[in-house]
Amino acid sequence: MTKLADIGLIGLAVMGENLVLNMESKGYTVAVYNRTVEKVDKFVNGRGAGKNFIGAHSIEDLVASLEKPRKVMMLVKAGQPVDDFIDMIVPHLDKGDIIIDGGNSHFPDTIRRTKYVESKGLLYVGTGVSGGEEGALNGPSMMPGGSPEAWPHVKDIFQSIAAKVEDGTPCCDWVGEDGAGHFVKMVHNGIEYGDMQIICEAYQLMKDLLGMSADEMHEVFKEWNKGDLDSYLIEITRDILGYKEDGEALVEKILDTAGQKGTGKWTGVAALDLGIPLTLIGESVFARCLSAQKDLRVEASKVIEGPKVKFEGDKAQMINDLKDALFGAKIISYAQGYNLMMEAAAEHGWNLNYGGIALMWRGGCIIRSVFLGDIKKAFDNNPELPNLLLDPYFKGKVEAAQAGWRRVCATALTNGVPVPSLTSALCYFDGFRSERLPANLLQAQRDYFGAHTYERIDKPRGQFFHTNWTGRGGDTASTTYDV
Ligand code: NBP
Repeated sequence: MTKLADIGLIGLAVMGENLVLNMESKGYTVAVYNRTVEKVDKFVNGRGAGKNFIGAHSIEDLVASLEKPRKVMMLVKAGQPVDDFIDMIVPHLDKGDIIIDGGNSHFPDTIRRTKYVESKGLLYVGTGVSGGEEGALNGPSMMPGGSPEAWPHVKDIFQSIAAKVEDGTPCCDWVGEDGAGHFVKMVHNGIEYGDMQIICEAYQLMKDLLGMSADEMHEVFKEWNKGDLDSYLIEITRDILGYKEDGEALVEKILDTAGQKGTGKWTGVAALDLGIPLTLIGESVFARCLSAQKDLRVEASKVIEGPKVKFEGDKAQMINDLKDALFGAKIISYAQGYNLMMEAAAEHGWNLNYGGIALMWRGGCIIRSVFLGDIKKAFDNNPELPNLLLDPYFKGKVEAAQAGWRRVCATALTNGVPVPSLTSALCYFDGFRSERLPANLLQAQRDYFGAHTYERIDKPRGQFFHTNWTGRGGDTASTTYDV
């Protein structure tokens, strides 16, 4: 009898193909299926030729070729296709079989699907997979959540294909119940938006303010990649700036309109829903939106005057300040992202392992960096750490970075170069370390026009007061609640 497959995969596009090649290379036999069935034969006879793959031409074939408990993983377009495939697979599975979604699904969908699949006596795993094509083939970062009973059955496959850090620890561990894995993957993508945007702001300042060429910037990024900023995104930026087409930097020929597939927006929406100040990522999403308004910007650039860009300072000092600005802002972005995960964990009853999440992001994924090792240490030192800025190492680093970071923001604003993420992060930092913010005035305004009441610094918390500010209003206060 032919050997049964260890796992089945639906979706032979870029991620699926590379992930099953990775699984096969680790000794697993994989059954593969795709909606457009010709792609199955093309793959099995092409990149998969001579390897341990079983090509299936229907869902029935796929399920029949699997060892029990059966594991069926989908890597298809997020959204309706995932629900459609679940409905197609469920009738063919038995109690205890496992459905896995490895796509970029929105976490509320994963919460709903986990409940639905469990109601059928089956188990569900929603796992973030990061690292793109190369990661899928050579070792992605994987963030699985869903039915906890499924984890022992998928752990070996997942951890064997995942990226590994220097000591061999896999960048994959159980994240938590229902949508926790996809939530953490979503925050990963939001942080990716932020890291990319602050790098772009540094690039614009070097180019427009300091007048640097792509070659000069390439050298700066090469240096930065050796220190605190050492990361995949700094590394690829170095390479992009060094890439030439017909002797000229290709990057300068690319249209300045950014696309997005929604995960940054979801992160911002989740932050607004949970009331978490996720300012750097929020600004990064809006920066992409503004970039996409190209025609309007071209129009505006012809009629609206700003300051003349003029830099008379010390260029080497400015480049050093830029490095500090990037590092300071990056710390803020992760502090905000972790703050969001903590609030979501409280809201959804997830028991997230924050150090473990840093380790999952340490290799294989787009935001991989040396810095994540220090986040892991911060949570090892204090698993209850309420904010990364209160960890002694990061507090010291951000304090050391702030002078240069402030000079960068001030110079950019004076010269009219937009740096929304670097500045919003600095404002968050100053707000976070302020004992008193002007919200006393804000509460007075709310009470003035809407009788929304206020608490007083000379009375215990929880007592609410209303003042008849004009003498014309009544004494009836509005109900006090937060939305
Ligand atoms: P795509 O996101 O392009 O999806 C292609 C797969 O979805 C093919 O198998 C295709 O079948 C199937 N599909 C589509 Br499209 N519409 C369908 C429908 N209406 N019903 C059923 N199947 C449908 O592939 P990908 O880039 O490999 O990504 C797979 C998943 O992984 C996505 O959720 C993506 O967001 C996520 N992801 C991608 C990356 C990346 O770098 N690309 C990284 C991390 C995560 P067909 O062959 O018949 O058209």
